[in-house]
Amino acid sequence: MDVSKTAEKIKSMEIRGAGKIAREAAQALKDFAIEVDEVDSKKFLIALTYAKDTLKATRPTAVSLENALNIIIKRAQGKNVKEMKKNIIIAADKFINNSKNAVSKIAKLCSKKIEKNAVILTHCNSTVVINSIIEAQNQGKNIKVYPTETRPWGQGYITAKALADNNVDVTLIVDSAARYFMDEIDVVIFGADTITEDGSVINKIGTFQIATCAHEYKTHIPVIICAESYKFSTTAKSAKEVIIEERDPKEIIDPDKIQGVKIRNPVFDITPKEYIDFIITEFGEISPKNAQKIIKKLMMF
Ligand code: RI2
Repeated sequence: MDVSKTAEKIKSMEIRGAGKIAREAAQALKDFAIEVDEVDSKKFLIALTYAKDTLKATRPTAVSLENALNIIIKRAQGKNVKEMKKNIIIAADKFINNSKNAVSKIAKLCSKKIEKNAVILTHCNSTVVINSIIEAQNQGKNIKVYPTETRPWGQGYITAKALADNNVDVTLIVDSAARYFMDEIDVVIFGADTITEDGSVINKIGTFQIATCAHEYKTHIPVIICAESYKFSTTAKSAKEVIIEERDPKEIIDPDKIQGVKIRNPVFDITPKEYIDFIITEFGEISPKNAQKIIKKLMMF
């Protein structure tokens, strides 16, 4: 069924990016609910839960995936399967629309924070960050961006190309050159995979290193996080409670080429709140120490 196809695509990173993963999983759960041939409400719910668990098990770190599935499953109610299906369809469509609207809203808010002639450093490939920069560029702000390559997957190439295609002045750099170029940078902007109650931001490996360089720079370079509300965890009080995904070492190098060497490939890291100036959500800008405010709103969904 489509659930296993979508699950495989998320696992293999054919579908990637915390927001996109959430939207695609919501669509897959909706399609599953429509197609499943079951009239018994209890058995229908068991099948739906199995589909949810299959999707959730694909990537353990980005809470956006879990939040999307939970928001939909919560609505799987009704006096019969037909009614349950109807409510699931409404909930999934609503989540997908809200998610897209949140990205547009954050892009507008973030673009206002970007000054004319700003030089921005970003890491990995975040839809909401790219949209924010394009929005600022379309306001005639003459933006310059340094995207990092983002080893081992090279998501920075996608970011670089998307920005260049939208008339942004782009210079691609390797991850380890972030400090070297810091003298030129006005602001660092990242996306997020998960934000915990204590304001820690879990994002692509290397984020903390860059945030540290910016934070400790002599003039202090601001670090902004762009994150939709469903990137906030309703359960994890601190980042210690979040599983950091470690992927196949082969993504880094063929182990046969360096036999006898251990290789580790964690794909996310944790940036503590002290290294983040503010987080922009669709509900506005917050200090990371106030993450709880967004979590409260998310729990009402
Ligand atoms: P948007 C990505 O993870 C990156 O860590 C990126 O910063 C984050 O998702 C958010 O992306 P991966 O799927 O939701 O490449 O802003 O591992 O698009």
